[in-house]
Amino acid sequence: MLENYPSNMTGEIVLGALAPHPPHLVYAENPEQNEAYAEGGWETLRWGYQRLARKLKTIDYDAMVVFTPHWQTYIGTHFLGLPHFKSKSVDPVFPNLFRFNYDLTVDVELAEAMHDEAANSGIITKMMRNPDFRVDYGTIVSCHLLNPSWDKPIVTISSNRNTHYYSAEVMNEQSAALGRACKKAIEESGKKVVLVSSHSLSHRHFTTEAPLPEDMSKEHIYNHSNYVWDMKLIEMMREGKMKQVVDILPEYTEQTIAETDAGAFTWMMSALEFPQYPAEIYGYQSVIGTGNLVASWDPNEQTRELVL
Ligand code: 2X7
Ligand code: FE2
Repeated sequence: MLENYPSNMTGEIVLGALAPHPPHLVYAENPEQNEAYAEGGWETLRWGYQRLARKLKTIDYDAMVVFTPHWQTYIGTHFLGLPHFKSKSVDPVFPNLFRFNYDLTVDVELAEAMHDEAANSGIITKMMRNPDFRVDYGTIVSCHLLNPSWDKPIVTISSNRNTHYYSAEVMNEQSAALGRACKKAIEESGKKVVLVSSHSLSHRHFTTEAPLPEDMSKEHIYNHSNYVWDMKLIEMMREGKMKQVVDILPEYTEQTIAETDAGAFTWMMSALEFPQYPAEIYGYQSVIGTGNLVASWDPNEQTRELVL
């Protein structure tokens, strides 16, 4: 998986962020774009996100590229391909929490560059040019929490459902190849880019909701096994063992029904060339039983921090 990385071009990946997207987190923040009202909740994750968002404000970047599990495509990998999308995003499972009016801009030039590079490397790809396309809530939640001012263009990449059509092993290979292609396209673009891997870790969630969703006395991880798996992964992230993490992802995904099934994490780690430096850990907390981690990988040794 580590072969064929080009070098000496001008664009670069300036940060990789693991950014979970439970709609609960946006609900709990009460931004003006969301119609629901909350009395708070999930502060450990939200405060972690706020700290990472402050770091992002100190980084010079041109666009955010988000890989999301909630835009699911069965034939190939798709890229947002129009400069502007505006609509209301409603979470299909939690419409009581998330009805968000979004108005976002896309870096179409960068999306096309990644699309073309992926296609050249043999990956099936498509540009999404439908003006009525509704952007998924994974993209919106992660982008809102990382950059609440929405002042940077984004690109969303869909999750081609290889895990479910083939296997988690095939997904690992395919998304690693997509990561290599995106890295090359970014370098050739001359742009500075933040990568966003939008998902939970362990992903079993309760099938009934507390009467008050933000009642934190009801929130806990689904089971101890998922907790132990999540902690093992986080320990390896702290130790900078990202190649090893990606190697055990198929087993982890199966054991914890993890949202790593979507391929986003492998894509991001591949694009970052499987970091051997420590991840920045911003916070871990359960949301309706799922395990969620906010973390980042900063390739710049001068700005890399020990956060938690
Ligand atoms: O999409 C999600 C998720 N990944 C985790 C928890 C709750 C809701 O939505
Ligand atoms: Fe999700």
